Amino acid sequence: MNRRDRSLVRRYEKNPILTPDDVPYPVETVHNAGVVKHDGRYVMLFRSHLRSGRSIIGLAESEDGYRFRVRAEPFLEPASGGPSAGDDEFGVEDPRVTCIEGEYFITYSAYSRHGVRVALARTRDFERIERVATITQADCRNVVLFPRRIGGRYVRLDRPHTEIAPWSIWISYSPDLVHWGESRVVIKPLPYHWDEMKVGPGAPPFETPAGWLSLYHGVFQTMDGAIYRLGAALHALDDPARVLGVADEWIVQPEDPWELTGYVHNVVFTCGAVPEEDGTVKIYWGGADSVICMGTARIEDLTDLCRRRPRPPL
Ligand code: BMA
Repeated sequence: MNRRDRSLVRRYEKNPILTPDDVPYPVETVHNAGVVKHDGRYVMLFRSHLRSGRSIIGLAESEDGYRFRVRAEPFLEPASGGPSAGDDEFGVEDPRVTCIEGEYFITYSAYSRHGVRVALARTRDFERIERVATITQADCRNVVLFPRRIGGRYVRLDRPHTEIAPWSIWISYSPDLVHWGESRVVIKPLPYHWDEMKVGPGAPPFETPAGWLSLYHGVFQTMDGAIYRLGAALHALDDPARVLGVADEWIVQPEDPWELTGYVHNVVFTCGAVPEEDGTVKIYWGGADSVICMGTARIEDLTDLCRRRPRPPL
């Protein structure tokens, strides 16, 4: 059996599903996409680099989750006024979308002269978007929201970074999606392991019978630079701070030519996954920070991997 047949994630044979050539305005890259189902259609928010080196966010739509058409205008660009003006002057990146109580909440990285923070925006229809607030301090990226309140509070996974506590996944709670606290670390990079340099939340967690399934990214440093791969972790439904298992092995790694070379080589990076009623999940990832790819997996295979082959806890 070759490596691909052993993989739990089946790559779509027509990858990449989106390239810069599919975008009707000038961009250098498309990647790192949050995806949700809205009114029976798939809506994708994706990051693009401009030639300035800064990033904006575009929107694409699909009937089937495989073939996407990009809207004529960008969806989100640095703010010219309002609550987060200035916080994203150097660009907006890596959008994640979560439907909570019928409304879509978008978290994205906002870059400014003061570092990287995460901002929150909301929409009901993907036509009008309202910026809510910048909801982390610097240096924090990769905020994913859980799709419902747990114990009456909103919950997120986030990824603060400091020299003494590098690049780990934390959990935080909020009464209103704006003010967050009671933060604690839940998953750390594991030495001598595929994610030994960094871990960070990827797609917003989704509910399964076994727990919240979180698809995250992990980074390994080599003599040739970093390799970004995807991993899976399971959190308890009633208390997501309790990690039930983190799969010991990665589930997707850079393998196809458009993942191995591009704007940044050796990268697969996810911001979105759509669980389906048939027990499968569509996973979307950026390839080499240049194109967008997708694959499907059986949800139970992924939760089993977390439970049966877990790596040691914290
Ligand atoms: C991370 C982020 C991601 C990017 C990845 C690989 O730090 O900037 O947006 O995909 O690096 O370059």
